[in-house]
Amino acid sequence: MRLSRYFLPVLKENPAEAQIVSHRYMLRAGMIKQAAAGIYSWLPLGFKVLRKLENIIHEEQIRAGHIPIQMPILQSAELWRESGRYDDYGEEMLRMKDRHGRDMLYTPTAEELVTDIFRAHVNSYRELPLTLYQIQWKFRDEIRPRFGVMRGREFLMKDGYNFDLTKEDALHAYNRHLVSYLRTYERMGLQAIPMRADSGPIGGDDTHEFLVLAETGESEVFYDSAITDLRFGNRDIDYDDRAACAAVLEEFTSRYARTDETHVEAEFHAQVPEARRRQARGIEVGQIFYFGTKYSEPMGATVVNEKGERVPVHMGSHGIGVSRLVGAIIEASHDDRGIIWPEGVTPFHCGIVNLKQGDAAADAACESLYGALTAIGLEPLYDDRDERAGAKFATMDLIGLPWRITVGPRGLRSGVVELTSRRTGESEALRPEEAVERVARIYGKAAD
Ligand code: 5CA
Repeated sequence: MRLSRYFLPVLKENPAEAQIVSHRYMLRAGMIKQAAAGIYSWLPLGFKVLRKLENIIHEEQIRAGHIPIQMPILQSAELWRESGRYDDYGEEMLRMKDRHGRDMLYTPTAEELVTDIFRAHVNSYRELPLTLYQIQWKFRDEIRPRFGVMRGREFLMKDGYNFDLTKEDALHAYNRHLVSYLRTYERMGLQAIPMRADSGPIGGDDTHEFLVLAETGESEVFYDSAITDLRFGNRDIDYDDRAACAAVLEEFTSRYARTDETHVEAEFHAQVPEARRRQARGIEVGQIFYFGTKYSEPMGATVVNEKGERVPVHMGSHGIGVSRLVGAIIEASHDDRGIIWPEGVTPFHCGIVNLKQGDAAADAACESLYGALTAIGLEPLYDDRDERAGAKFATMDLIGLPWRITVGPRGLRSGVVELTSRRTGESEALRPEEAVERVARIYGKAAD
């Protein structure tokens, strides 16, 4: 993409309404624009990051054997009356009537709808296990929407639902989700720690929230600092291997780590030596639940088992806060000049800054770098505007592309361009082909 032809409405001033850094940078970098309280339009740069997160989530869900579907945003109240949640959900549910006077609602989550799909089409235990998921906008009429996309009213969620014959099978689904979430967050450059939590209106006793530690997080958390040394890394876990998935759960959840809702000071002291006790704040980027037959029983979602008996299925649901993650990643990765995208989610792989637009040699070198990077399947953002170098650097720093190639007439006279890491600020003078090769290698592509 050439910046002169892109739509990147960068703000020079700090927006007064933004209280936390991610909100400030998302507005300044032209990623989002507020449409109403807690409701945002996603502008091109923000939309690109959102799409990258969705892609990672789809890849990891499919790897775990889960099947994508798409359910509607508007639902009829009828199903929610069946489960008993229509009255229970309270003010957070946005309710409306259609022209025939029927009660409708904007989906805050989709346990009822997916259970209805299941009961209409699945009859036998032989069709299990089954996990269906979607990435879809949700609406919760939060009393205090704030911090931009962190606590929105409309927000994008990945929500997955497992259907299993037995509790044991459903707990395997729970473990499988935990493993797939660890992989997912690590690919996004995040450390998200599973912590024992409260299940709230979703229900059930078994639940973990995934928290990214950050001072601006809305959750108060208590944990054993040894947990922060754990990394999932690039382990190749067979998702059908129950023992392997259970071992990962054990490794990542056996140490004390809880949100304030489940925290018990006496247990914390008994389980964690003082030097390792931490109290901090975190951003909840996901949650997994096992709730057994809470929805399948009242809604009649049953299958015939091996003995020919009709039994309700065991279920759980599993959510990732996709739009919130954009803010969480920025909270975890920025400096005082702007965002620093992890390579896995960056909207463009590499910036190209032309220090002297209109200089024949500089223009030609930039075009050639742009062509070479594009040819190997990378997306560069070429700042080809007729602007001062300082302004170009400031924009690149703000929007946070992890790598920048700077091209100027002086460097070109000695045959080099400069490759700079946004994270470390370190620069290296390289021949243009070397710079392309280096960037290609970083992203696991082969330069020809
Ligand atoms: N049905 C289950 C899982 S599919 C569910 O709704 N879980 S949840 O309530 O925990 O939501 C899943 C994730 O959505 C949360 O972990 C959080 O990251 C994100 N989320 C929840 N509320 C908001 C909000 N108001 N703004 C942005 N993200 C939110």
